[in-house]
Amino acid sequence: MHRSLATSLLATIAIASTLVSSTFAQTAQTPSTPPVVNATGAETPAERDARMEWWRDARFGMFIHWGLYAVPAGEWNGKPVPGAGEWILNGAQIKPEDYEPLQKQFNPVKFDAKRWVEIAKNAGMKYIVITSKHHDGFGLWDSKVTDWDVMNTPFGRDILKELAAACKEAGIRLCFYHSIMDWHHPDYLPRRGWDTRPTDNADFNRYRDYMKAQLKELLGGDYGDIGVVWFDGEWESTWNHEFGKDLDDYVRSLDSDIIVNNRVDVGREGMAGLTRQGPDRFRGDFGTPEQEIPATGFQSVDGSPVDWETCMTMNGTWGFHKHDTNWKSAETMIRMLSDIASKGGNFLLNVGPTAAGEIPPESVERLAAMGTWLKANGDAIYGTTASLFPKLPWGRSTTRTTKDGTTLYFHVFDWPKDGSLRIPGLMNEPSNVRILGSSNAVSAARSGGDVVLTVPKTAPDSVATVIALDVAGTPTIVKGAELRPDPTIFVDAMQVTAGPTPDGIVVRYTVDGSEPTPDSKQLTAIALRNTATIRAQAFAGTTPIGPVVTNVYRRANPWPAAETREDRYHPKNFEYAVVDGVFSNVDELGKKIPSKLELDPPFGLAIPEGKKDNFGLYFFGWLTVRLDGVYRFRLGSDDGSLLVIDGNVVVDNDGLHSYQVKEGLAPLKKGSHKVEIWYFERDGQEAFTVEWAKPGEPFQKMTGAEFVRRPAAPRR
Ligand code: FHN
Repeated sequence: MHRSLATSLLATIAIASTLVSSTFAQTAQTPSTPPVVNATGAETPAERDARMEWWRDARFGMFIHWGLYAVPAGEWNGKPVPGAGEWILNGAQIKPEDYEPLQKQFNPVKFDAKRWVEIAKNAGMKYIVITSKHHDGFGLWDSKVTDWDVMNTPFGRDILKELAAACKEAGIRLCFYHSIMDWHHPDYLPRRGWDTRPTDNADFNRYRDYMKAQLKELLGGDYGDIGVVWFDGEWESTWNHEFGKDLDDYVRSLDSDIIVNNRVDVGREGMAGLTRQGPDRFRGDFGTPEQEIPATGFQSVDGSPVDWETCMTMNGTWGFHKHDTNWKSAETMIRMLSDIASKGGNFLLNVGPTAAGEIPPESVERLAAMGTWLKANGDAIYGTTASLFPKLPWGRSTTRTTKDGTTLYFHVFDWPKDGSLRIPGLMNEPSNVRILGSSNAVSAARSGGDVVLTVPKTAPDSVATVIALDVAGTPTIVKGAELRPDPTIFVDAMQVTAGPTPDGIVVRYTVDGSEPTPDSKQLTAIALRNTATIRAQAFAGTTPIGPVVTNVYRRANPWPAAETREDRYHPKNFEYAVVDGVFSNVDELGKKIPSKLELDPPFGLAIPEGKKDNFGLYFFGWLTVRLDGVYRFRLGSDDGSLLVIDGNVVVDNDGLHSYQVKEGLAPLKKGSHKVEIWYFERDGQEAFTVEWAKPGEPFQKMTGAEFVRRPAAPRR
């Protein structure tokens, strides 16, 4: 029944999910986190700002993944290993003794540190983060504590020393990526599943000492003034908060000005990368979103900025993979840089050099184009802070505080066809306005609560034209009307209110779809019992301020509950299946769900201990709710997941992707509802969380204890 149900349901999923999930689903946003207190005691905000200053100003860096894995370049035994550049040992399940011969093949005769640094500098990058040691444990420098390093290759040169010299000469900060996880060192645990080396003599604390000895070689001065230690590989069960604090303390004892990312510790929230709150603050100076850009910037609890850096590949793999030709365009990456800077983040863009020691031409070409854009528009990126505006429909904004006041930069992606660009809610009078890198004229005029710029008919830069606008002092930006809550559904009644507005500003609204006018009703609170379209506009007297906001609040009929008596008689459990296989989506998993399910997963609504790659889970149970209402559900997963209630797709987080969170809404009648959840993991990191929120309540983790096996027979 379950398999046919799953398959038949999944067969229609493309339609249902579009209708339901697009209506009810929304992406969750990682909460912000306070900055770290560093190891030398409570660092004052001023001391932290001083230590972080060069990094914040830099905004743009080069990530380099390079090592023995460039030799196989994504192939093993003549066969491509999908997605596995630097993960080839894992992807092809290579035993360490079969991987070690690569050391005698590593001879990057074309390696030229000055050329690499020149490419980074010409791209407008201000720092370089290179893999001193990736997960394979191989060192790119002359390490005195191991022979598993570059000095024991035919190349026999200290690559990091040569890069350090080139960076110093060019004024580029050198930084090291250093993996905590080490697939080669005999004291590191856990072993890879196919690694048959004995573990009884493995001593993890001895491994920690080894790691510290190598970090002392790297940070002790022989390689210059290192800017950042970019830890990685912190997610395995053998690493923990105590080790993270100890390692963070140690690194800062070597260099009190060093910047350390949040992967030194265990507070990172998956690939979204920000540091979660904890009873004991997790270490790390900045969050590390990977292969994704947060939807917004972040404020910490005390209002200070939260530092973060998105790291991203130009194609699909970090280490060189000869079959990966899925290159992003320079236009895409320029706009990513603009987007990230507008949210107060840094962009760490990766190159994967070849076994010969060259950065791929596709990377060089794109970086040159980014450098050309930055030569004209760098003022809008370097040393700026996040946008002061709500989401701008035509592009992004960054901010610079100057001695005379503030410069606002408007990065225009979608150039106005009518030559008129609206800056919403800017109440200051511009003192100067200009287009960066262009002599084209631009002028500013007031239009109610907005400033309207008259610009040339065609964009001087089709990728992103930047307009700089100076105002005296601190800008006053009225964010216009805000309706609370966001558009949503309700089953019986709900209330809509206006967000806070400055003195002298009122919000007026209509419910008939017309534009609000100064004569429209003032919005205090609206009680809704039916679907309504609310249009709201802020006014200063009769002057409209900011854009009109239009929200639809939809009355939904609650999905009927199963015919059942009260759940207090139900056995508290549910059914599941664990299947092995290589899946790309839930539909493929659905086809492998056995018709006979297991009862009561001992591991609850979670990944069973020890399951790593190429498996799928299926859970089926009845959720009893005590009230009619709109229930919110969240799925966080790497890779895909899906949550279905009474045959309706509520959360669609399907597909191959890094950790991401998706939300959805379900209007439910009091009683028991059929819940099905699918999850699959391909390779790399695995993560799976299910949360729900009852009407008007915050989200809480679902453990499975909320389910019952099936509705009891109806009352006789
Ligand atoms: O496993 C690594 C991966 O190889 C790469 O180094 C990325 C870059 O941040 N980090 C890990 C995956 O999250």
